[in-house]
Amino acid sequence: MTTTTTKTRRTAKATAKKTVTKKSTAAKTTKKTVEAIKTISNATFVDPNERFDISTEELKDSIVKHLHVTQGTDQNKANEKAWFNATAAAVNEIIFERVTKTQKTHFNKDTRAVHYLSLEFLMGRLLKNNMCNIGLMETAAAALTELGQDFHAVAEEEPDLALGNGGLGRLAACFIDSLATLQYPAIGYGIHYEHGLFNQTFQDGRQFERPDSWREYGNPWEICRPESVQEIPVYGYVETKYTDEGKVQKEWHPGRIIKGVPWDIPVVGYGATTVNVLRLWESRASDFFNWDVFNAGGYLDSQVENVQAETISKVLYPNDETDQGKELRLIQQYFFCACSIKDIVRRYKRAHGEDWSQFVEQVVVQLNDTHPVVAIPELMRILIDRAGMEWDQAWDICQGVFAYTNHTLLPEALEKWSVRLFEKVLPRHLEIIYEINSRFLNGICDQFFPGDDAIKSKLSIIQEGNEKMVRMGNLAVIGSFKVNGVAQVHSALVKSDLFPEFNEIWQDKFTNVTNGVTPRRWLKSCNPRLSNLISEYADKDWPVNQDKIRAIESLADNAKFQKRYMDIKHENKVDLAEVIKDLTGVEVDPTALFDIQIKRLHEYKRQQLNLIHIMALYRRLLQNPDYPMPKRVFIFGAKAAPGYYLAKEIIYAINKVADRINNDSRIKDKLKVVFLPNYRVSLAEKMIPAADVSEQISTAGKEASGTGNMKLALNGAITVGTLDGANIEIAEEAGEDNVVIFGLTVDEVKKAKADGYNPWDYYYGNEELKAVLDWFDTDYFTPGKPGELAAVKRSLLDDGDAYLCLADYESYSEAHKKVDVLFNDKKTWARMAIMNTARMAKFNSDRSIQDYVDNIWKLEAFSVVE
Ligand code: 26Q
Repeated sequence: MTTTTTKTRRTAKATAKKTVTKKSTAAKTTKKTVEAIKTISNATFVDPNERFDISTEELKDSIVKHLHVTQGTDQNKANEKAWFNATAAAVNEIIFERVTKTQKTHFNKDTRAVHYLSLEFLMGRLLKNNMCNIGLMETAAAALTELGQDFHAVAEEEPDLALGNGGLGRLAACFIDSLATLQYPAIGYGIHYEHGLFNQTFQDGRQFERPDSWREYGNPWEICRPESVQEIPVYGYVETKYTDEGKVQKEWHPGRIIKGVPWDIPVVGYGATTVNVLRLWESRASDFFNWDVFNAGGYLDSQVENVQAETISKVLYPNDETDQGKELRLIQQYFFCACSIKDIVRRYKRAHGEDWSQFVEQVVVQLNDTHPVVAIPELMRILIDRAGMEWDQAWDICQGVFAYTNHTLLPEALEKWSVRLFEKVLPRHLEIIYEINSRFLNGICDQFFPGDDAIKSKLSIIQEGNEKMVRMGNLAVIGSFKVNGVAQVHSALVKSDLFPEFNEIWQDKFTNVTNGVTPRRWLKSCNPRLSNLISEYADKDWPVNQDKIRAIESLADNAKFQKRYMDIKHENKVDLAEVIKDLTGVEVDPTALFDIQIKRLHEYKRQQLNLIHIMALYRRLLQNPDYPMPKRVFIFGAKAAPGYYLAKEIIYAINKVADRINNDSRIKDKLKVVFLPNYRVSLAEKMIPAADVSEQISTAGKEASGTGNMKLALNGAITVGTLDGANIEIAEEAGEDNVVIFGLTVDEVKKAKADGYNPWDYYYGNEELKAVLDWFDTDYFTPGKPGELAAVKRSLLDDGDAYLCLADYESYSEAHKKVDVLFNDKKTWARMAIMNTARMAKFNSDRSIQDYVDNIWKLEAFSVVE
């Protein structure tokens, strides 16, 4: 096995070299690399269940030992938290040893590695996932049972690592899981937030936010690495100096130094040969204090804002447009990028000293959206001001190292920072950005669009105007060698609508990598019943070779298999019904159709469209108690950004409508609506296995990809969706008979807008829609308080219905009528659900990672030797 590795390593290394020097040969060399990687991956697949020979007795002993040693308690006194911590500690005994081995292997082989920079990693809980990946799930369950504990109750003690907002953060978590599973050298870099995404509660139907304290009682998975602390400068001023040879030299005199303390969380690949790390930076006040600067006034300047060093990593920002200008967010971004770049450079220098010639071969940095894009001018600064490199050489290195993933087309979500703020916080970086910009505008931009000032001002990194702004998207495109969107349609729109001129300049720069999700967490570990069924019919390596699940496709019409599959769905629904009762007090019937919409609350995701349709169903039932429809339960999970007024009004409206419907005996429980509070990864793991219908109803062209759609389909939910983001590819894979598509297409949306879309036409044109919207003005759902829900109606009519809910309403309603018919036909429904589970292999994040490796990262997999 080792020999194979060494041999293929050389091939891939040669490939990497070629790629760096001459990118046009990429297509040719990719094939070779893929072959090399395949050889390695196949050769080293390890079944976790056969890997660690640990008996139940041994694990019991280890857990009990840790109750004593790490928890200072014993079997009789320990509470569930102590049991959780002791169990995690026992697991860590296996994992941490693998971390060291992995790092040693990668260091000794001097490998090329990907550095995934992301402000967010939405990891969720780790105990079950780690056990699943090291194949100890059954052993652990048995051990805890024999110790008189309930494994699931112990696992429930673990708080979520909620260090992210939603899709983008969870994608980063799935990606590092896949990187470790595929045995690629990789490190995730992020922020060690003290408070993750806020906890959500409802009071009288309204959202309230409470701080999340995931580390309040310690976190067993992380290790502090004081030996790798970094010092990060901010604020201050730049001095221009001249060398004896007359060369300009810039010296940044920072106003403040912040200490970055790294915490490592192991990332356990399936089979646990490779255990990579997620390195999260915590900010602390530095011991160092520059009194010269203080006396020169720079520090006093910075003190006006009085930003305490410790506050930098205090809290994760919710994706809130109104928050965009916040100084602290910019410092957060810079702080973690600077720490990470320093760490990367430090590691490189340990192997190569001052010889920078191998840097591009060894290092690739993936920028997860524009949030870490300040890493580009930071690396320029290090190379020019610190390593004394010439501009052109430094710029070549940067352009060989960075790649950027775009996750949104919404103009308001594209990051911009005011030049004034940038200058105050990062004066040297602003100079560098100006230099990058002027070289770009006067260079390649001028070659392509000579004299076209309109295009130049559009492509400029600096947006002119009253308040000059730094456009991070443009900087990302100019500074990266690859730019990718996250689903086919989205990547096409990135080229045609978002960056068309850049795409003319650099045709090979833009590419697509469709998102994916890890089947380890999102099937094997969260849906053990279905996983066991699959394992009976598919090869046991399906968690890494997901196309093996296709084996169940031939059973899609088999009555016995259908029954087993649907019985499992039913049991999962019984479990979820219990959770719903616990969280909301509402009793729901597990035989009803469970229709689930889980995602952040946003107008473009159109929870309000779901709501008006629910109100229409309610109205139909009131008008005709025998209205033909299966019993339905509509289930929501969503957090609204704290400053997003309308999103919060939509939550309130859903909760109020739910109250009224759930307590109306006239409709005989045919309809229930529940909004589960505090939607997060661990709740998603309970909801997804129990879904019959998956709501993916964004306005076409707005949802970059979606990843919840993939998880739900994998677990056998039927997608009711628009032709948006990854829904299009899901429909292609599942087959059009196995999804229910509705609504305007991207082109139709564009046309409707161009033709002066008027929501009132739909209001007056559809009696039911009008009646439902008028309901918002009454006190039907808010007794004694008429008009309390009027904001929702206003957004859909007076404010122009920016996301075309009314245009899509009728089509959506028809889609649901189709669902009713299909659901009543139990055989057809079971077949559709099975087909979805069978055909989702494309959406395995291992495939996404392999695409990144082949087209962007050019990495080589490594066996971590025993
Ligand atoms: C911006 C400025 C200030 C504070 C926060 C932010 C911020 C934070 C998070 C902006 C955006 C985000 C997150 C975006 C996100 O999750 N996008 C989703 O990414 C998924 C993974 O690619 C896609 O599947 C979704 O379609 C996309 O919406």
